[in-house]
Amino acid sequence: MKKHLPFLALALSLAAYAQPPRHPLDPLSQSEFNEMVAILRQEGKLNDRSRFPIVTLQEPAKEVVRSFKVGDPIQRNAFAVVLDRGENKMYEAVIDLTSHKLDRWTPKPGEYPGVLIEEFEDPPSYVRADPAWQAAIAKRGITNFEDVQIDTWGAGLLSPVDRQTGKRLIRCLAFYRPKNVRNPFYRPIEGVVALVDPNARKVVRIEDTGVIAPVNKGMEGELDAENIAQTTPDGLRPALKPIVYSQPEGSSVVSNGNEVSWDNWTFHYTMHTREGLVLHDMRYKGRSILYRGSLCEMVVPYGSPAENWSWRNAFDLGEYGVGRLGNTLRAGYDVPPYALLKDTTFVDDRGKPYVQKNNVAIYEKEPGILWKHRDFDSTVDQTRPARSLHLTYVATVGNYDYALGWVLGQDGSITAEAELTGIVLAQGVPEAQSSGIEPVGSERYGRLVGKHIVAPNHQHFFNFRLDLDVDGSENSLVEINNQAEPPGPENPQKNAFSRQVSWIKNEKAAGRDMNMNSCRSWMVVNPNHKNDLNQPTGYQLMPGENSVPYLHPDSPIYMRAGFLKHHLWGTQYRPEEIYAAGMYPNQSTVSTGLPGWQNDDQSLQNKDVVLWYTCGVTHNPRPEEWPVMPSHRTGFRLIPNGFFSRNPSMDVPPPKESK
Ligand SMILES: [Cu+2]
Repeated sequence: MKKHLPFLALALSLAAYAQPPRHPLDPLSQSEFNEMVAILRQEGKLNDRSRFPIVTLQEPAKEVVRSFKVGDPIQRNAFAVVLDRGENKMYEAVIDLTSHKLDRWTPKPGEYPGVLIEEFEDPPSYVRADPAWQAAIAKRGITNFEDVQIDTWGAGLLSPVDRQTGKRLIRCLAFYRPKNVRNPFYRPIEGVVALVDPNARKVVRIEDTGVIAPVNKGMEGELDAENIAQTTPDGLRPALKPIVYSQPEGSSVVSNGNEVSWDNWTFHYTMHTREGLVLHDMRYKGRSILYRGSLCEMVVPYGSPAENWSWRNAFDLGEYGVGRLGNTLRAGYDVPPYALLKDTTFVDDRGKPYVQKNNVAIYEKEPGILWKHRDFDSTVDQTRPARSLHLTYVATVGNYDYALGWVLGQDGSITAEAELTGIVLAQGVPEAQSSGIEPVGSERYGRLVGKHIVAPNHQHFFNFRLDLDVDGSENSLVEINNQAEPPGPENPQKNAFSRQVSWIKNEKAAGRDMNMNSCRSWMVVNPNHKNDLNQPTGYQLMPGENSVPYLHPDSPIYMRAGFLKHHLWGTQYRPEEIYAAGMYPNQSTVSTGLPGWQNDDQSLQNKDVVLWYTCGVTHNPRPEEWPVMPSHRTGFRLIPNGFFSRNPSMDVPPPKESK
């Protein structure tokens, strides 16, 4: 078998070369990635210390995509961020793959791209060899340094002195990981953080805040069934009886490359190295709804003021990239057994293409009732069971795992879902027992979740960029609030409440916050398109769970993640405005994204409106989330409001009788 492998590899690479893009938004192929590197090399832009933190398709202009017809010639451009690790210089490049030339090469002084994969892989070797680090670890009773997992984080907050060096910096946490351990995150080696210069492959200093907690040596945090059986008093519970799924007539999902159609929906998707799953050109029966929808940033600020904790805030997209950290999904585990699994081609740090297998899942589900009514007199039921289409991936960012995706309904709804699971970040503390429910002592900023383990309070903030194009690009933004009417002759029973509609006319007026008192929501409408009832067609953003940040407005994290200031932002479409915390939040001190884009106060009336929705989870950890967190689901919905003239799912036929 082995000797056939080179032929197989050749066949695969020829297949990759043979497939031209079908759609202007198709992701870059292996041959296009290779071509991009070849052009940069030919132009003399690369050396042996050049790295590629990001390479993606440079998405063509909206007008080009909008007017594209199958068979039209397709102009292809790559966008690459190139880091010269020798010089610590960063460049942006746009490479024209159709005319085979370098279109743009822009130095970006003072900007720091996100963490490279080799910056996760490299530091253990030189951090473990550092005498100050060894001394700090030895003080905590660990003498075999190979038993320590070195975990790379973005630098987070830096002192002015560290910033002035201009160095690229990362921080490395330490967890105890003897050979038989798979989950070191329940064994923090508290108080030892290495500040590292990854370009020089050197430890800048060890930030040792003292020995305060014993290092956990037990096995109760291991997540394999064998260890759980041994560390659980009654062993594993009996498994529930199986549920068998079958689609005897096949799936209703039609997928042609990255184009998908299902029921009345058509769209294009890409798995973006930074943003994860991006939806493009989402249409219902051919009518445009969402030109581009993506999670565009995430930030997780931690709430402990301790010296070795207050710098921690993970920008999971801008610093790490949730696409490239996607899992190879397993049917029957991460997603249903019948899920359609898709691969993605990315490039590694050195520009070499590789395939991430099965990192996108597309599957149907039966979530319950679509609509129903039972006639009381005849007892006849009219019920339509619901079917939904799910697009999902799972990104593992260090200790946390995020299942992220989109759900389409037959009723025209689009749901953005984020499931939070994995392992909460642990702080070693002296106490094995809590003093109770009150937040005192080591539990002042968190909760004791295990012996000598506090999980500090933190928040997860997601920002979604939603370029809605409701029946075209000329849209307006509306806010809806409810209010109780004052008592009076028109409201004698004091029960009246009404819906207030206000037009948000400009960008500066579009920084808006949730309001439970008025059940506030927002709508993007097309004033030029009316339904049969003479209402403008529209899509409504229905918030779900949310939070306000508990960061002081002057705190350095707030400065970097200014999008936290509001739950909703509205801007007029600009292709370069993609990431809510700016293009390069790593080592940033101020946000170059939101706020700022609304300063020119452009009109949001009959213009191409883009919504930015901030969705937050305030996480006060519980013992039940230890040593692994049951999945917590959050998100929001986009629902049609006046887009149709009646329930668009009336025409769903009843299920065939199975008898
Ligand atoms: Cu959390």
